[in-house]
Amino acid sequence: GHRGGVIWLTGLSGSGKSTLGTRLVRELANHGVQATLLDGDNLRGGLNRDLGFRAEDRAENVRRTAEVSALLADAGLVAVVALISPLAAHRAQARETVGERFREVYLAADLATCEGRDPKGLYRRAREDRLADFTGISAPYEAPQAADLVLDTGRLNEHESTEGLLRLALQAFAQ
Ligand code: GGZ
Repeated sequence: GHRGGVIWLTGLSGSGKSTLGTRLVRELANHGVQATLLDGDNLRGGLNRDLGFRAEDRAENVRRTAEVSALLADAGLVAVVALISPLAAHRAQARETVGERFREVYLAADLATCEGRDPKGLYRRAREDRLADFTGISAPYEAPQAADLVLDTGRLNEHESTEGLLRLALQAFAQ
């Protein structure tokens, strides 16, 4: 069996949060662990559609998502959260909301790597000053100082990163 919990993925746009979160949920299912993905980009189309990218909106985005993740954990699921969540204070708040079942994972691809990927052209738009408050360019990203796991997704391949995440999740929540 397993108990509920939260795997919180933080990192720049393009660091691999959505991709690895999706893969982790699938791997957990293969191991009999019920898991679900809370992806910032998707939540912003619904639950969080009133929010933008100023600091107070990001704080609210993180707050709501942490509350939902705690409810899912209470129900016995593993909630995999994929949010840039750039500010350390906001992530600390999320950890407080979720409690002991919270695991923070820093996807530590550097800016050059993420900007080089730029699948949606957002970095380019930010560089051209056509996108305000863009994380890493015109808005801050505070790297975690004491994450439960750090994965350099610029160097590791998807399989290696997924294995690291799976090991952490099974260790924390399988019983
Ligand atoms: C950062 C932005 C911005 C700005 C749009 N800053 O990589 P993506 O494109 O597909 O997913 C990112 C998503 C970030 O939403 P989060 O809810 O994770 O952010 S936070 O936790 O900071 O509240 C990115 C896209 O939205 N996007 N504009 N200005 N990312």
